[in-house]
Amino acid sequence: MSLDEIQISRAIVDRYFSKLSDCLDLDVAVVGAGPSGMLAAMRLAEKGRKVALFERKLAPGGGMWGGGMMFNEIVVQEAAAEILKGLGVRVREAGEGYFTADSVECTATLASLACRAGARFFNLVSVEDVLVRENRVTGLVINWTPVETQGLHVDPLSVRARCVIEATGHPTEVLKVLLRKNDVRLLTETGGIVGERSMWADIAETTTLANTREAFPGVFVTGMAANATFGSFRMGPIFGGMLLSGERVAELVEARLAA
Ligand code: 48F
Repeated sequence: MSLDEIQISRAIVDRYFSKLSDCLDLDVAVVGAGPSGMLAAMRLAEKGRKVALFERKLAPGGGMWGGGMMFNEIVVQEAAAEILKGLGVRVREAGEGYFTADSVECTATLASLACRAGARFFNLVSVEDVLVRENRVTGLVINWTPVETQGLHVDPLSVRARCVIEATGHPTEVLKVLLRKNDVRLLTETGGIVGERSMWADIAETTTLANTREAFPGVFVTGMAANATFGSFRMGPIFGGMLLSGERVAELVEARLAA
């Protein structure tokens, strides 16, 4: 068989646009393909929900690839070590309840399993705004990342979603744009994003789970965005809270969709 460049191009164009068209109306839109977003997407896809992840960067994975200060190992506690083992990631004991895993193996495994569970990834796509109807977020406004980074004057497209998961990590971009463009209050004590505090791994890891919840009707926060939204500490390169938060947000969203 001789290869035809046009047939190669047509296969890509046809497949991509049928995937995008199918994802214009979603059960769950996840913003940010870091560890918490990918785990949440995987669990919801496993439940049969129609899930898409929108990730600004070329590579999904967020802050997990680089471990701590580019040393590509991550640390997790026992409960999260069990999650990783359940995903087939090799985990090694590092003494007294600490475990390590290769950050590239973790990140690549999460991305692979989320895809294989049926979650659709749209990398190089940035969420620049939200759809708000009657004090509820009902979808996202998306554009190509190069349009954003080049400052091109190109209008975006929109995606409808029954639930949005805010998994953008430290910057909490979905909630920031929601607050900037609408006269609304979040379900936080200040009504705004309370803001991330300095590093305190012990407290941060516990509060990540408690802060994983609905922050505005239709928007559930997970991962570091949960702590930034509700005003807790950062935790650095210990990733147990991110994984547990991804599991928790998937449970909360599944319960909402099933209600
Ligand atoms: O930051 P990130 O990895 O989020 P996370 O799941 O995990 C945090 C940890 O990596 C680490 C930590 C815990 O140990 O403190 O930082 O909370 O991934 C967030 C992803 O969201 C993407 C961004 O490129 C990254 O991959 N992102 C951020 N804003 C947008 C976005 C946006 N507006 N549109 C699309 N993607």
